Amino acid sequence: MRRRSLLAAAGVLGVTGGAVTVATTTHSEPAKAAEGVTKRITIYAVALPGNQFGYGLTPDTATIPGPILEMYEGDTLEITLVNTTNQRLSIHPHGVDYSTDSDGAPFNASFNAPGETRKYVWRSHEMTATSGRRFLPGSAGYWHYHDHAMGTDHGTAGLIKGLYGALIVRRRGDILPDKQFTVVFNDLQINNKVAPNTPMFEANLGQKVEWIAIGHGNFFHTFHLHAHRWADNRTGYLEGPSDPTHVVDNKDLNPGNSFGFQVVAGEAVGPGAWMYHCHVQSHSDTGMAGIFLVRNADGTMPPGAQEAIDRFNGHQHAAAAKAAASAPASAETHAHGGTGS
Ligand SMILES: [Cu+2]
Repeated sequence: MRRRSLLAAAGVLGVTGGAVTVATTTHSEPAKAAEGVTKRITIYAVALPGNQFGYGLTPDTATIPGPILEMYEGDTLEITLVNTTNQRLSIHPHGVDYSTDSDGAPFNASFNAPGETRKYVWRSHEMTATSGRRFLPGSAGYWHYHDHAMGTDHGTAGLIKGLYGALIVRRRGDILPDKQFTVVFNDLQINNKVAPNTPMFEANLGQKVEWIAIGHGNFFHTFHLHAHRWADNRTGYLEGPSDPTHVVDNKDLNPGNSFGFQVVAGEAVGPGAWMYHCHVQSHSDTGMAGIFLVRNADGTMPPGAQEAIDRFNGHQHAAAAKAAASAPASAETHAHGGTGS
């Protein structure tokens, strides 16, 4: 089995230019780069209520975070960015290959003026074997994209107002998930929301769930997921019984960072309302928390889950509680609105 996966790994190694052939004793032919495809998509940057902005695949479906963009190593993504707003903005990727005119940075004159449409090209490449049994990394990873031009030359206003999203570059043969969740720790918010208005992510017991975690803003965070753990590598899966990768359930998530992993929903723990949150205590207390609802395999609610969700929706976070204590008359306005009350 492990021999097989070695072969499979050798099969995806790309060879470019003057690179040497892949040196494996089990494979006599040089590995060939898989055929990459060019995907063309249009993304709309849109003003949203509350002085927020979002990216969407149509003008009416912009969200915070924006859509999850995916490609396989070797693919090219041609993005036509339509700026429907009256602000300067752009789209800037992490992890992939691009020329200066697709940089999304104003100092390279790579941005959309208000109302302008502009094309950005993101390329990717496979791992390459080089001499001395060394390998140059491919593009595969859990990356992200964001504005780099609104407000300042760093896109500081665009980032704080919601112009960000996940970018996944897969290696051929990667396990595909049943569900995908993007979690962005942005200043003291999650996906520009605070508890209990943070997203409730749902899956059924046994589904393969892919998390993409991204950090933005001005604070350092730690991402924690209750009752689930993952290998701290590219995929979250161990590659064999002797794989020494550290297994974690908590990981630093700082500005500009991203990571991703898959878990099997409820594996070894069963269904229930599990929490995800920043593990910096003052951050979780002020609303950097949400729910990962693992339903029964048939989609029904497990015992106790609705009560847990109600408690989460009704509970006051520390800052709100403090404000309520000092101004009892307005306590109700400080409590997070519960759904059941
Ligand atoms: Cu935090």
